[in-house]
Amino acid sequence: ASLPELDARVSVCRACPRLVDWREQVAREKRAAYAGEDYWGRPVPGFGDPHARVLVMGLAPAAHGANRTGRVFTGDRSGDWLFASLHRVGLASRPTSTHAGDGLELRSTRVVAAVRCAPPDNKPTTEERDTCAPWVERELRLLLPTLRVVVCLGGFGWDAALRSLERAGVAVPRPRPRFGHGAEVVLGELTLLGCYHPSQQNTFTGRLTEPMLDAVLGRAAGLADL
Ligand code: DU
Ligand code: SF4
Repeated sequence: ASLPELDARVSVCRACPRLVDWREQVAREKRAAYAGEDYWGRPVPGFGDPHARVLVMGLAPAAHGANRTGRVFTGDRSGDWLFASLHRVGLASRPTSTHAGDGLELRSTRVVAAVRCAPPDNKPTTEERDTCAPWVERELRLLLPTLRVVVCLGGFGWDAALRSLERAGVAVPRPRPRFGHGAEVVLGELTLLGCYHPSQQNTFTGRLTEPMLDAVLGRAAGLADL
């Protein structure tokens, strides 16, 4: 299977009843500010270079962000932070990601969510995490030939990346390495980098600053020779 084929297949997945209900309910009811828009309301595939050297792994689509626009991290505050930083470190062609078809290109970089459907309160259950894991695992298998760095946004992305990399055939030490901002783990040809998630919870409180985000993404670009 190819990456476009995988993207097409994941976009019609209905394996998690609670998340299917939620993503579709949000898409019907909408937020007042977006009342005139058609929401995507489906699983959100990865975005970026199919031969990526850098993979950025988030948690899940935001109800009125990617669940609205259909592009991962696009249309919410976390995405504003992420794409602006990717642009500052030279991995994105522009500083903003507004909608699919805005012309944004990522340089040797791909962005994915560990869980592909928007969950209530941004919290997937353990069962939903495990049900969705095969999708990210398939994507990792397709990317592994070129992949050099995986940037994990938050502990959820970190755990999901380690589990899926292991299932995709990458050796992971025991005990599993622990998440932290700036954590760096070498797994054969790959380096795993930990970064606080650019959610408002972290950015409003100053737990994650723009220089902190730029440092990790810049490190990823350097490790990938970009
Ligand atoms: O052939 P397959 O890759 O095992 O996928 C068949 C079918 O399974 C797909 O159309 C959706 C469903 N599925 C799923 O619900 N969750 C997964 O993680 C992977 C596949
Ligand atoms: Fe399918 Fe993943 Fe969405 Fe569950 S979260 S319905 S497994 S795409």
